Amino acid sequence: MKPTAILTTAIVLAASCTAQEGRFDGNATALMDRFQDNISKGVMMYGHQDDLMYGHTWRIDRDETEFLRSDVKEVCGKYPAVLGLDLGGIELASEQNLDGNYFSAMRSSAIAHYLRGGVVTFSWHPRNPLTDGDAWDVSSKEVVASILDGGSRHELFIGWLSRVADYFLSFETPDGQMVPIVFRPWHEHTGSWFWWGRDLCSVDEYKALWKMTFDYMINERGLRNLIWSYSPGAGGVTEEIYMERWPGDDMVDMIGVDCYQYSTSETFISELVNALDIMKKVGEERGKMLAVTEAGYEGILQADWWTATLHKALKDYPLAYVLTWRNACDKPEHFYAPFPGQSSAEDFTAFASLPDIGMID
Ligand code: BMA
Repeated sequence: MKPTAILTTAIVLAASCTAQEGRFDGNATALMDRFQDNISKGVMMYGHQDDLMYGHTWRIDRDETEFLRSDVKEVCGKYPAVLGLDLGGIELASEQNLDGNYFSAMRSSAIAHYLRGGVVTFSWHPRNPLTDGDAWDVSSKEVVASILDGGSRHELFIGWLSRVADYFLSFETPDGQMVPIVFRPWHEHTGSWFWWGRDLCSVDEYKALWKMTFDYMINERGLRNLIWSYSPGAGGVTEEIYMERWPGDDMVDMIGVDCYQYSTSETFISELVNALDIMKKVGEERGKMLAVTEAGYEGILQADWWTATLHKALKDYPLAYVLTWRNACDKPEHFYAPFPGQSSAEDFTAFASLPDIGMID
């Protein structure tokens, strides 16, 4: 190798090392430390999707600034420690996400929540970049291939990523602090209901999709406020399936799972415990934190579900948090946290008061 080539190689290597170094800014590092500290004390935070945006019977105004309402707070007197939000729709530069939340209001709520001592996490249900359908449009197996480098939709998709990066870069407090965000792209990929799901792309395509997303955010755009969470679905998962599409230890910070109750409490507990056993092993081997990134029982049809089912499944695992899904204000049966008068409200209050459950004031 010529000396100039050696020098060039050294510079390229140094540049890529620098890009990976210092991946977290001070606030993201502080959040990682806070999760670890909680875990060492046996405390997991409770989270709720869209908690400050709407509840079972209400929705905030577009220009809301206070973000005081929360179904969870109205039941137990405390806010969830984790606020979940979704980016779906940002790729089209829409003002509102797929569930009607204004992006500007989501940002304000996230900043308010962070300043209250809370944690923010984002999922993304992007539209289908090849068919123009939604995230659930699984009519083509070519979608992921089409957005990778060289694909017909690659440029379009980089434009989508740039909107996500711009949005995340705008999560700044009035005194110039970046809000740390747990970002969990390409979730539930062990199932086949999203265009990035298991039967819809190959193992290599999925890994390339994650890497492209990560490289763009971290190396191209320099985002340092993101903690990356991997969130397969719990259904039928084995260690082999859980790890089949693992993007790489350097591109994942948190080991997650999404798990819903569709039948009995026993089935839900055994499915979640099965996933958590796998995650605990993987987490120990790779030095990563664990979280239940989505969970729930639509309509919460069991009055003691929180203590007798959810907590029973989780209590023996070192978890950063557990997040239950949204309380849709326009679909009366679609809720995953109680509201005043809901049959599990009392049990939820007992759950939220347990010493191992983290809430905020
Ligand atoms: C699903 C449902 C949908 C919603 C989507 C994204 O689980 O709650 O109604 O649009 O999540 O938030």
